[in-house]
Amino acid sequence: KKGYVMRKCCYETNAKRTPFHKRSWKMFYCTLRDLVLYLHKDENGFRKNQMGGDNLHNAIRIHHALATKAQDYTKKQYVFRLQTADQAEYLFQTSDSKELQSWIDTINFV
Ligand code: I3P
Repeated sequence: KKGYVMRKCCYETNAKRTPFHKRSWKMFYCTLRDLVLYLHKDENGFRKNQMGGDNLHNAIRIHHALATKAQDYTKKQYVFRLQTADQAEYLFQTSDSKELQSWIDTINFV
């Protein structure tokens, strides 16, 4: 699965709260492959990376991760929360309710 999403970091590894200057919403081209969610600036960034290069910085491992609708987050629509095995937490905003469910199912059932 792939597509543009907005992402906000809430907690880093080991449930460490993300500092203020890193908590803003940013747009990414998001690709799920081999249990890794790759986040790139745009489609070109993704293509370039496939040809080699290290992007662990922009990769979220989703093995044993959980995606749920962020019903408590009311500032934006179509947002899901992603909690990873290493206790990081992110919010992702998708474009509509169908996309929201599709990302959640894809992440939870791969
Ligand atoms: C953050 C930015 C986010 C906001 C976050 C701010 O500031 O305004 O949009 O989250 O609030 O810290 P900055 O741009 O300086 O990084 P919301 O959109 O969810 O309010 P937070 O600290 O309460 O997460």
